[in-house]
Amino acid sequence: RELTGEVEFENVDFGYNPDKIVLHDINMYAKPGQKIAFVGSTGAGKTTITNLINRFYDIQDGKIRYDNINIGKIRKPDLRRSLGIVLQDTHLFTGTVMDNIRYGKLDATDEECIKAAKLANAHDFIKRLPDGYNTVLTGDGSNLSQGQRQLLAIARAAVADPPALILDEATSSIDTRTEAMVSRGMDALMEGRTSFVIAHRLSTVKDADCIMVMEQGRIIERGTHDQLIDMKGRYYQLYTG
Ligand code: DGT
Ligand code: MG
Repeated sequence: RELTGEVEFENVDFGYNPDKIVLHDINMYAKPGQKIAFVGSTGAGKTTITNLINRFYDIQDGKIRYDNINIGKIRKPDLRRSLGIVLQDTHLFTGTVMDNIRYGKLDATDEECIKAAKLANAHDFIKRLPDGYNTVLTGDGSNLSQGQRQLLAIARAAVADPPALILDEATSSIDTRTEAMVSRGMDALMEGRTSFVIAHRLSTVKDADCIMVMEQGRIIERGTHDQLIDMKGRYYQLYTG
């Protein structure tokens, strides 16, 4: 790997259009391998921050550094290849399960794809499909359950072996057993990688190295779960409902 997964934001301001700033003076630092979680009400700016980690947009002011390199100077396609993204709605295309996993790293061998599927906890369900890894998926993956689609998304990210990851936790209801499978796959994927997690359930952010509480485009509180509970502020309110 070229990058270790160290990510730093320094005084970052951002607006989708320059007249309306939606992120104000964001400062954060993630050591390689740390898990950073974002919580906060709808419209607070969680997805926007992760869009910026990917450099999908140019920032108005400040710096975003990867391993001490200001990534404003790196061409975006290079960077995107170095990051893993597991989104809520993974795009699956018409093709085999194997090819859908391989999409994470186009020159991956079958063995690498299977190894990634095992890490993602997806291997067992794939083996039970009519044609295993050669099963053809419909364009939107509608012949799989939502949980199975998520496991494939994790496998796809794992095959790329990225130093940093962005995980957008699903809001929609999957059953408890599937959820446990998905979260085991997620945990295996996050191991040893810097992870930015947008969590919709506070129970899944408890073990984060740092939880960022966002409101109206600002980080208003940060710390571990225990620290934030002791603070008895916004996080405490969210947590205790
Ligand atoms: P969520 O997903 O509903 O919990 O909310 P967040 O925290 O992910 O919020 P986010 O980052 O999607 O939105 C922050 C602000 O930015 C909010 O005022 C809506 C605005 N915004 C988000 N995406 C876009 C976009 O693509 N274009 C424009 N013009 N504004 C956007
Ligand atoms: Mg969002």
